[in-house]
Amino acid sequence: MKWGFPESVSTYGGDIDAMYAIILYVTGAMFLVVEATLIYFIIRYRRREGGKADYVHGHLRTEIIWTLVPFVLVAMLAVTSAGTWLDLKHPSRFPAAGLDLKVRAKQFEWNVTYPGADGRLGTGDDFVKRNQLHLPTGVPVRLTLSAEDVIHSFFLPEFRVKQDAVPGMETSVWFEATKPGTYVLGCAELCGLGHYKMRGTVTVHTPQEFQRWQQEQGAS
Ligand SMILES: [Cu+2]
Repeated sequence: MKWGFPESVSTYGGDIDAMYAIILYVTGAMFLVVEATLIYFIIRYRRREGGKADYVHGHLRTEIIWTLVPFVLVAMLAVTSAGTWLDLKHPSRFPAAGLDLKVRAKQFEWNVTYPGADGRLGTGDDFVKRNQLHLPTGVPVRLTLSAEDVIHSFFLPEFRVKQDAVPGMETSVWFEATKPGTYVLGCAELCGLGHYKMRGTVTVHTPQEFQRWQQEQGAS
């Protein structure tokens, strides 16, 4: 099921959506059970003529059950999602980057630094693009995020990527695109009056197209 999500175009998009579905099913089932019990109690224990309220001082067994059941459910969710989560978020488990980029956020734009022809950042042929993220398919892309002024959030809905960019701190994210096309780069953290227009375009090329694009930029 899609749940209104945009099409997923990254290698781990399907895993994220599966995690989302599991959490939704578990919490959704809990919600239905709780609401059904609530409605049952409202009817079963409604006010009646001559009825008298009972004074309950606590019930150890019930308290243990209502503590243990949610604990076990949440622990199961944590265990089932830990693998995917660590693969995504833990730099030591990132795949070797095929493309290294720097993304600097500021009110209200994304500045992306690309390595030039030498494929390395921090050399003379680096170039910067404003609100334009270009990358090839089939290659893990590693981005180092930072922010100049306030907290922004780097959001690529189609790739299932969302990561805060925090002033004074560098944060790494990675993803691998599976399908050429044009996608959205948004800011998912209210960062000031111009937050709504802090947007960029993601252009996913085939590897050959990307190489050509990169060389054209380096030439100018
Ligand atoms: Cu922002």
